[in-house]
Amino acid sequence: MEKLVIIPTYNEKENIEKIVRRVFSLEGDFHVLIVDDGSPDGTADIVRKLQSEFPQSLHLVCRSGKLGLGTAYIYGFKWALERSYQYVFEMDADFSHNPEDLLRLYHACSLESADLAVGSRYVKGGKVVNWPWDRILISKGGALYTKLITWMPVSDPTAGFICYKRKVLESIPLDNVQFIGYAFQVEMKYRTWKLGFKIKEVPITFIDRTEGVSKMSKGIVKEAMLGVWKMREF
Ligand SMILES: Nc1nc2c(ncn2[C@@H]2O[C@H](COP(=O)(O)OP(=O)(O)O)[C@@H](O)[C@H]2O)c(=O)[nH]1
Ligand SMILES: [Mg+2]
Repeated sequence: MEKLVIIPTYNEKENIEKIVRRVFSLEGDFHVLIVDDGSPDGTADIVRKLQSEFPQSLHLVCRSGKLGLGTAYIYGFKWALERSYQYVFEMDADFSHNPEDLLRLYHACSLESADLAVGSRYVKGGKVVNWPWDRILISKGGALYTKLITWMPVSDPTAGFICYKRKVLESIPLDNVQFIGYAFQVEMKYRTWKLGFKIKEVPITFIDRTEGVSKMSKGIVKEAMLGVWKMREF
């Protein structure tokens, strides 16, 4: 019980079984926690069936409705801290993040000196595949905007492929985390940086999903645009 991968899900029936199997095929005994927000497509039922195959290592929590990515992760972080996990990961269910890269994030924290490792699209060696130009523009523009306002030295502040050392999550007041979308990802990195922890970006190739649909919304982009200004007061 050392490493926990938290995967938030909302309508991921096409991806969930495959992604869980990929994580369990890795070396290193990763555990998985699915935080499902009552997906109408029955994602949680698929997880429940898989639990009989992976009774010790596959965990599921079901919440009552779509409460947002950020709150799903906060729930997962608290769940991990109540147990003895030393490394806690964020990963999407849709294969935009390559599960193999979990090992590279882990090594950045366990072998190198990072306290938080970020799977980064916008450092040398990083890439985005299959995103339309307007999404790349929003994401890259958002990264530059965030840097200008916060001065945080992270090239991919909205990245959602992360490894946290336990002590980072223990140090952040999780009940005070305010944001739920991309701003949540920025906020977690910002709080980590402000506490003086070491952040390392590991280049990854991010591939847009081929199955299921994105849950990104205009509201989430707006939250991020306004949110980075508020963060400066943290
Ligand atoms: N539990 C939970 N998961 C969510 C919610 N919104 C998105 N997700 C999951 O978060 C991950 C990223 O979402 P996605 O729609 O792929 O966002 P995008 O990659 O920015 O387009 C996926 O695993 C989604 O299923 C939510 O409100 N609750
Ligand atoms: Mg996605």
